Amino acid sequence: MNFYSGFIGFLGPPNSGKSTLFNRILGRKLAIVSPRPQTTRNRITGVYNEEGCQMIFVDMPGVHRATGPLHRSMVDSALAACREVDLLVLVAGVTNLKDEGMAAVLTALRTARKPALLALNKIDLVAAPKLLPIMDQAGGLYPFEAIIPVSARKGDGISRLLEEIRKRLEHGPRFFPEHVITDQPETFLAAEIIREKIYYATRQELPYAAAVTVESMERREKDSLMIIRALIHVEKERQKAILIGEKGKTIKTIGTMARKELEQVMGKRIYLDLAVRVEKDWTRDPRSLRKLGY
Ligand SMILES: Nc1nc2c(ncn2[C@@H]2O[C@H](COP(=O)(O)OP(=O)(O)OP(=O)(O)O)[C@@H](O)[C@H]2O)c(=O)[nH]1
Ligand SMILES: [Mg+2]
Repeated sequence: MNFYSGFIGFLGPPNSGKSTLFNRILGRKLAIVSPRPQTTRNRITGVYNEEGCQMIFVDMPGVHRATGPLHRSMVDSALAACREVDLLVLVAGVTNLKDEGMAAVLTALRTARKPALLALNKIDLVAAPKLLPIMDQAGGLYPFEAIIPVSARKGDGISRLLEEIRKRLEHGPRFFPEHVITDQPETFLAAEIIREKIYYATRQELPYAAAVTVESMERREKDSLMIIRALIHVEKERQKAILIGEKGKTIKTIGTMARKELEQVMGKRIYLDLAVRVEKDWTRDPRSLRKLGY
């Protein structure tokens, strides 16, 4: 058997660039990204094929000290992923190594007892001479097998990171057929893209109070238009009003941004029907959480 494969998990604090790195490696957007922490809420699988090997990347929610059931579910899903993968890549931003939040991440890493690499991300934010002392400091945090400076945004260091991962793959099967890039259904990606736009179109706590479900996705025969009906769930009436906005302006912005991206990703013309619904205090109710996919 001359095939190599493995599961590689991206662990890190919120906002360190895990999803950006994940998308960069896979060469397409499978995970949503935003400038605000706690964007990713589920683990997301992305399959990367090369001659003779298959790397299955797992993007995870950021590990942090969770407050409340939604955040606990996010952190639990990251910790569960840590147990299932073969190799962990700690993704940390160059400017975040001393953050308080790193403690929870390092605890998760120690608990997992897996071989680990450090992808020191966002190196575009520091001048080159400053990088070496930061790498030294990072080396003291944990016995990483290798420390690889990268910029997920610019694409620097990615081939070196892949090289370090490739070296550590073991003999194994091709877990996914070559044409499969993810095991997430298309409806999940669509819901996530809509959710991402909420991070950009609204302020403060609103993105954290919103969940998106795709209710239906159908191709209309006569003009092959893809009709997607989705619901945005918020916790309170007040949030519903903010999300809709004056004369529906905010929801319209979200809908337009999401539709454009969905058309690009799916390569089809799309009609996106968005509605907002109040699912009272869903971030705190275990039943609602389950219903909304968390
Ligand atoms: N300057 C710079 N910014 C980056 C880089 N990689 C990611 N970012 C930015 O960092 C922010 C967070 O990126 P994400 O990929 O969403 O981070 P994440 O770790 O997945 O965050 P969570 O899902 O919340 O845990 C976004 O604004 C990205 O554009 C990088 O290499 N350089
Ligand atoms: Mg993310």
